[in-house]
Amino acid sequence: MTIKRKIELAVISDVHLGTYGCQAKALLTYLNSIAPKTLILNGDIIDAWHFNKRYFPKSHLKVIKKIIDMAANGVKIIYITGNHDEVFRKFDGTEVGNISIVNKIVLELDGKKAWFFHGDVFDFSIQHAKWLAKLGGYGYDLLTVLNRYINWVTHKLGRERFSLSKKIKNSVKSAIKFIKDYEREIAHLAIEQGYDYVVCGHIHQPKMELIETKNGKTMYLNSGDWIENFTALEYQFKRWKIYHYNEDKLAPFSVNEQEDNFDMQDLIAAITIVEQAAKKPKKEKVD
Ligand SMILES: [Mn+2]
Repeated sequence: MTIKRKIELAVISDVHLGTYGCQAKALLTYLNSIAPKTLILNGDIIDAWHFNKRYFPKSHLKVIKKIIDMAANGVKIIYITGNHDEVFRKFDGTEVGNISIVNKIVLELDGKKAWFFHGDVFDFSIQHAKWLAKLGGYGYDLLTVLNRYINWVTHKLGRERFSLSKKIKNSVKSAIKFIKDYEREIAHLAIEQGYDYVVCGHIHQPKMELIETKNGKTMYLNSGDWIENFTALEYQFKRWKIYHYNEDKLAPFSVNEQEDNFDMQDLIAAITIVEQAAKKPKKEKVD
């Protein structure tokens, strides 16, 4: 038995299960090494855009089973939807046992307000975020509607949906500008709305930075991804940090903790347990 690291809150995003780029084994090793009270999955965990029945390896299934097992063992799981898993957006507000699905969430952390969302709604609308911020609490919801509308229009026109990787490939210069604008506008919106922390993902750029304007300050946090950066955000003892898998030596926590005779039956069994747990009375909702 190895000792797991106790953390109050862990945040991961942009895992992209079901794609060739996803480093599921590294993620499994990480998840096996921690014992969080709450685990936030901040979007693009399962990649429904690229979902293909012929490619969903065992290690990817094991990540899903691991998360369900964590929920069954008392970890609160908050699944925030992203653009690649937007098929789940219609389940906003659903709670199954310890797992809840939301499009965004506000949590109180030691008296400070933390705002969590995936971040894709800023793709088309970065330049509009500033004046939308002035509309207070409605800003984010308006961006969501606007973004959905633009997606729908471009889809009808037969054009591809916005692709970040494509944008980055176009030119390094425009990619850097895009990332900077994204970080700045999200921070400004969070400051306008009085959040101490704003936690997102989506652009695959792990970051933790205190951003200050004349209106106030906020801590901008991005959990990165499990394709290239292998990063997570951890909150413990009133502090945030970025966890870098590549800088950690986790040899004792090998993936073999869950044995190789794993199959679909195990996953179904795990889901059934969660469903039974869901029949217990509901706890009060955050946000
Ligand atoms: Mn995304």
